Amino acid sequence: MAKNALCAKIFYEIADILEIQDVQWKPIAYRKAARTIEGLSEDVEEIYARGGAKALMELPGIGEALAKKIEELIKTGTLRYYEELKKEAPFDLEAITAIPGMGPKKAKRLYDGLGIKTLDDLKKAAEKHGIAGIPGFDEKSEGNILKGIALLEKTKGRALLGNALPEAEKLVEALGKSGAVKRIAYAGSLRRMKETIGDIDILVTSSKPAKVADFFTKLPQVDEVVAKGETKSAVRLKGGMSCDLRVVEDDSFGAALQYFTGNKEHNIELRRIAIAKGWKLNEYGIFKGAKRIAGKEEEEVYAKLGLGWIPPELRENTGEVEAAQMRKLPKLVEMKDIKGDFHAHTKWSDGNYSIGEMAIAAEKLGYEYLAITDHASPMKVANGMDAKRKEKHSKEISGVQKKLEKEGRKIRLLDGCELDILKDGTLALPAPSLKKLDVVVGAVHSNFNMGRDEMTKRVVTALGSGLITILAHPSGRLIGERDAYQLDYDKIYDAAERNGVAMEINAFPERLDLVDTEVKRAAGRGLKLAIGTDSHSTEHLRFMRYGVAVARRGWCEKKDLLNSFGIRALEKFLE
Ligand code: DGT
Ligand code: CA
Ligand code: CA
Repeated sequence: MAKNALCAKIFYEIADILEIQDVQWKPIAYRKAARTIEGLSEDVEEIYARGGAKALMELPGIGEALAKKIEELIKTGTLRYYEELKKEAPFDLEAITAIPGMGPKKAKRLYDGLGIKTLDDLKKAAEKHGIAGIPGFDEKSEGNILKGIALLEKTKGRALLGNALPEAEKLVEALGKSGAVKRIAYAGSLRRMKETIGDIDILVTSSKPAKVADFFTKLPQVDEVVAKGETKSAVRLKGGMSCDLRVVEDDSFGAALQYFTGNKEHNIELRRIAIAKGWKLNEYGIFKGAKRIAGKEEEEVYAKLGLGWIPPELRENTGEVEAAQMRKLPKLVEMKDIKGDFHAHTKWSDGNYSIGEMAIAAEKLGYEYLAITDHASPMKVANGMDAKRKEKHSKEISGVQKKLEKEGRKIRLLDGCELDILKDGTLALPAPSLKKLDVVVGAVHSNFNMGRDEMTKRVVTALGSGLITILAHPSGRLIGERDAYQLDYDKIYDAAERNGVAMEINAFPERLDLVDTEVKRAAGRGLKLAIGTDSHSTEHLRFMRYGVAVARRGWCEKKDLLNSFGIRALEKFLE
C-alpha cells in the first residue's frame, strides 16, 4: 500500500479505537491528520525524504507527535502505538478488522450486541445469521464477512511479493556489508517470484558463522529472534514477516540454493532423476557413494542431472523438468527487454502526478514509450473522464509530447484511457472518441458479482467492439481482499484472438492479474500479453519487475510481450 494510504488508514483506525475507549479530542486530531494525508498530491515518503519530520510538521494538523508516527510508518511499515492500542480492546480487534470492510467501529457494535470477541465467534454468528439484526449490518454483510474470513484463511500469514522482495533485498544488502559473508542469495518462493511469500529464506557462506548469526539477529529490521545458531537462525521482522538464514559451506552453496529455492515438488523430481542414476541428491550436493560430485554451483547440479539450468520462476513442477531434459526450456523475457509501460494514471483521474512528470519518470527508466491511461467512466469512478474531458486530455498529451521533444527527450506518450466496460458490455466512451486513441485499456470496475455466463458475455461483447487494445486486470482479484470474478477464460481468449486484443499483466502488487497460470495458457495459444504497472505515482512505475515476474512464471518469451516491441513495431501492431 502506498504510504499515504497506509498512514491515513491507520490514523482513521486509531481515531475509531480511541473513540471506543471514550477518549476525548484525540480522535478528532487523528481524523484531521488522516484527511490531510489522504488529500496530499505528494507522497509523504518524498516529503520526509526532502525535509524529515520538520517538513511533515508543516502540513496542516500534523504536530510533532504525529510527525514521529508518520516517520515510524515510513521507516518500518508499522506503528507500535497502533499495535498496542489494538491489544487494549476487550475483543480481538486486530483479527476482526483484518476482514475487508470491517473497521473498529463495526467490530465494537458486534461486541456490544453479540459479545463477539474472536474471528471464530464472528464466523459462527455469521453462519447462524445472527448478525443481520445489528445496526449497520444486513444479510448481505453476513455473506461478505464469511467471504472475507475465507479469503483471510487463504492468504494467512503470507506477504505480497511487492512487499517481501524489497524487504529481502535490504536484508541481503545489509548482510553483504557485514564483512562476515562470502556468498549470499535469497531462495524459496521469493526467488521463484511467487505472488505471495510465506517467509524469506536467505543463504550465505561464511568462515565466521557466529559473527553472521550475531549480525543478522541484531539488524534493525528484526523484531524478535526465534532461533540463533551457527548454521541456522530465524527471526520475525518488524513488518511481521519471518526470515530464515542458513549458513552453508562453500562446496554446498549451489546445492543448498537449489534445495531451498524449491519448490518441494520440483525438488522431488530432481531427486528422482539422481536416484535413477544411482546417486543421492540433497542440500549438500550430489553424491556418488560418499563422494560429492556436484554442489558448489547450482548450474553444476542441473548439468550433472542432464538438465539445462532452469530459471527459478519455472520451478513449480509443471513440465519444466521435462522441458529441461529435452532442451526445450523457453528463453524467458527479461527486464532489459521491456521498452514501455501500458498503464499509467495522472492527475487527470486518480493519479498523483502530471502527464509530464510521469513521462520523465518513464524516460528515466529507459523506456521508449508510456501509455497515459486515465480513467474514462460515466459514473466518474476515480474521477473518470467523459468524451469532452477525454478530448482535452488528448490535447494535453500531445502538447506535453511537443514540449518533451523540444527539450530533446525521446520518450513517446501513447494517448489512451482506462475505459470502463459497463454492465451490459457497452463502453464508457463513444466509438468516435475511442478510434482516435493509440491505446484503449478496457476494464471491469463495477457489478463484480455477476454470474459466470453473464460476466463472460459482458467482456466478450466489449472485446467484440474492436475498440479495445488491452483487457485490463482480467480477473479483477485483489490478493487477500477480493476474489476473482467468474469468467470463462477460453471464451475471453477466443474473443481476444478474433479482435486482436492483448491480455494485461497488471503489475500492481495487490493485483498481479492475469495470474501466472492463465498467462501460460494465454501465451500458449498465441495471445499477446501487455504488462501495465497501473501506476498512480512515479514510484509505481517500478512495479514493472513484478509484471515481468508473472510473465516469466507464465513461460513468456520476448515475442509474447507487447512491451518488448520497439515503438515502430508497436505502432504497426496498434494499427
Ligand atoms: P513459502 O515460504 O511458503 O512462500 O514457500 P517456500 O517455497 O519458500 O517454502 P519454505 O520456506 O517452506 O521452504 C523453502 C524451500 O525449501 C522449499 O521451496 C523447498 C525446500 N523444502 C522445504 N521443505 C522441504 C521438504 O520437505 N522436501 C523438499 N524436497 N524440499 C523442501
Ligand atoms: Ca520461504
Ligand atoms: Ca523458510
